[in-house]
Amino acid sequence: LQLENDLRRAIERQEFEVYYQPIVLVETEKITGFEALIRWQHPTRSLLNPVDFISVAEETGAIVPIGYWVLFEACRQLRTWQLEFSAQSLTMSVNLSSKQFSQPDIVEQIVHILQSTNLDAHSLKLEITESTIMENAESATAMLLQLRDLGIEIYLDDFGTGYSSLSSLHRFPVDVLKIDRSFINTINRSDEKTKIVQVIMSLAQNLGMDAIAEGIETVEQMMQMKTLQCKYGQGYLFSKPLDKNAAAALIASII
Ligand code: G
Ligand code: G
Ligand code: MN
Ligand code: NA
Repeated sequence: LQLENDLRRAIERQEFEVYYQPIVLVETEKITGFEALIRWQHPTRSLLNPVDFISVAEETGAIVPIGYWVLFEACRQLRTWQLEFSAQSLTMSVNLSSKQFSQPDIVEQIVHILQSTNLDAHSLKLEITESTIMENAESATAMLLQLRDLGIEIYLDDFGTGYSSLSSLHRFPVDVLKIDRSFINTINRSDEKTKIVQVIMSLAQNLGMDAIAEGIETVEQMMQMKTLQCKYGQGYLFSKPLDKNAAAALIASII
């Protein structure tokens, strides 16, 4: 309950921060963009990770304003970096929870955020899970099509976990599968996991989707994903999630 109350005040108290984890092209290891990951500087506790508060925020509905705050802040930050570093092609992916996605005005809100931050829709990627789509089954496909018409790409997060709806995957307007890190972190120790990743890669190719391997921690894992022609990678091998200053320094060092 205390956490609930604290959460409700956290936006106005400016306690949230967005961290940024690079997403790279596996082929070249060049950074193509970032995933925005929220952190909460709780007044009396350490820096909290989403696992400590996102489920409470979902239950209370606080995730809706928090989610819009993250979206605005991540778009604003990316636009700043694009201008500051002449890096127009850098992208930003933002996680959307199920409750956010079920807001009837979500598309209008996103359009408003793009306009007010002057960010091109092609720079923004939205990460949703299969269960988010299934929970909003009626409206989800239509909403995703509207977002895609704007030029926003849809990433399917945590792919391979939970119940995968292989029978309907081809009907979802999804551009990129994010292969869950539980498959990547044992890929060089488990033949089964390797086979599953191969199947996911051929699924993506057959559906005309790209893939991101999440949680790449070793050179071996990266080499395996390169062999499997996975386009993008993300993980501690390249970088942990960084605060905005560290992320800016990283961009400056590669430009
Ligand atoms: O940052 P970390 O690596 O601990 O993220 C853990 C999980 O929290 C991620 O899988 C992601 O889905 C979720 N998450 C992080 N930031 C956000 C956010 O801004 N909104 C939502 N809805 N989920 C987030
Ligand atoms: O949205 P999603 O759940 O995919 O968020 C990514 C989560 O994975 C974040 O919590 C991030 O801190 C974490 N993460 C990113 N790279 C790695 C990695 O290489 N190893 C591990 N164990 N976790 C990672
Ligand atoms: Mn994600
Ligand atoms: Na994930």
